[in-house]
Amino acid sequence: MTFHGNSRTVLAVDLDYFFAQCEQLRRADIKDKPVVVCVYSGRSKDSGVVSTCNYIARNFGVRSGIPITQAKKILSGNQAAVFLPIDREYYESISERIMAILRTHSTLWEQVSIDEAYLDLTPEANGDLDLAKEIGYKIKIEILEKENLTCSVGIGPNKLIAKMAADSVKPNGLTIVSSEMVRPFLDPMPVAKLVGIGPRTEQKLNELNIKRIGDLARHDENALIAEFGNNLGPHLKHFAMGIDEDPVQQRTTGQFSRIVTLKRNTSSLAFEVELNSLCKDISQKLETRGLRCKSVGIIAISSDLRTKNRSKTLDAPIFTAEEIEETAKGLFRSFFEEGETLVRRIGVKVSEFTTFERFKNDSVLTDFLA
Ligand code: DCP
Ligand code: CA
Ligand code: CA
Repeated sequence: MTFHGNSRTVLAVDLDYFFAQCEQLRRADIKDKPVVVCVYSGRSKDSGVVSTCNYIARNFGVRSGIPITQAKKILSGNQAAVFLPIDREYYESISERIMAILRTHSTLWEQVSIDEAYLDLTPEANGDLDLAKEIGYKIKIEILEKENLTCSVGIGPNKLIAKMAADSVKPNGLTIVSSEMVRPFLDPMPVAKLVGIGPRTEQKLNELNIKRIGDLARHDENALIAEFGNNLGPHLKHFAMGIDEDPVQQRTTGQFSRIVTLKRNTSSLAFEVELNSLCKDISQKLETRGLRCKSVGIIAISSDLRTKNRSKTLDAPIFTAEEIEETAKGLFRSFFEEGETLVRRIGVKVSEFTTFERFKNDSVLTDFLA
């Protein structure tokens, strides 16, 4: 018997200064220094942008997206500041382990980005926010104990409020916003804080004298439709009122791929070790997300940097590394038979996802994880 009726309990998790925190894990000596993770463009020594930075660097004014040269200027007086190149594969491997932890806490979950996920705790919490808070606390402890990382957690009646609750106290926060507290929580915030409002929408709203989320929630819907159209207008008003019906669910669209550079250029299938490791990574990612794929593709980047793709649609969805590898090998074989292309980098791509039926059943999920 459940008592939650129509109301939901949604939890959002967002890892703190994620890429920088990952770097600190493998470099004990930089923990107390400003750490800036950079996307170097390679054009000149310091060309590129800041991916993220730890909170010590943020205190000096460094932010995601600013030029590396600007970050270096800001931290020029700080001899200890550390600038590191982005290492996405490393962060992804950590992300996958975190996501695996998260999905043990709810059968209804959704990964939204490398460091962010939602869990629908409606059945677990049964309308009891104290219970939801306890689950949030357990999740934080588990991530800290197993992976040594801090995250911020938000709990609310939907994804929008859970996310904004998580963002409102960072780093290492745990914030609960009950249905009754939604409007008092949102109303005083500047409109720019509302999920989905970028600088252009913010400016337009400010021109209409809509400064706070509460102003937007109270604004005449037709006036918003006139300004923003039939879709965005009502959407903005609903969001400002804290209304979000979007369910927590695994997305089944999209694709993902892994690419590696070979030690030696080749025109034959002389990269079984690399291929095997790519397929294992892809398979693990499918498992983490509870997905199977119906299409497997290969990517071959030639020595003159031209990219070629081949793909195959399967009769039935697959997810094991062996099955993916077998299909990829077949594709590479026929690719090399077509001509003498000298290949420098290879990749494997999967798409056409279906959800993994077993994930829908709690008891079998535990078997699957064991
Ligand atoms: N990221 C990026 N470029 C951006 C924003 C983010 O490369 N403009 C990357 C680096 C971040 C990761 O995505 O570590 C997650 O982004 P978040 O927005 O969640 O930011 P952080 O986790 O770094 O910090 P916070 O503690 O504010 O969540
Ligand atoms: Ca984050
Ligand atoms: Ca995030």
